Amino acid sequence: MADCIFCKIVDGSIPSKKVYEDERMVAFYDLEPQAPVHVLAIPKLHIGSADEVNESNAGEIGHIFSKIPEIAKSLGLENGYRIVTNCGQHGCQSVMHMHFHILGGAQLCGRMV
Ligand code: DGP
Repeated sequence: MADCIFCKIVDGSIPSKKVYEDERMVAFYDLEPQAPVHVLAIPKLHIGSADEVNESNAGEIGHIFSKIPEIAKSLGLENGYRIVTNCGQHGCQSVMHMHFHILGGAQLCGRMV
């Protein structure tokens, strides 16, 4: 989608530090880390937010979750991690391309993204 930062990361026109990529998703380091390890996992398909998930695109989200354990392992998050998705204005979503924050590398209890 034109003017979507994360679509531009998908097509490579905005650089990112990728940790995982396949035909359906990309995972890359967050520009403003909120934890010692902070990666974003996104579908290549433009889905605006969790509020736009439906029967026809839910497979993209399932695919991301099927890969998160492998990504977390590659990042050394053997003691656990947090997965967060912000949705819409009240959810403090700032980039309108659905993404999952994968946060770890420290005890995160009491902290929110
Ligand atoms: P949210 O507030 O949940 O929509 O999270 C958006 C995140 O995206 C925020 O933690 C900062 C990150 N971010 C924004 N622009 C860029 C970018 O151009 N590159 C990368 N790597 N991260 C970005």
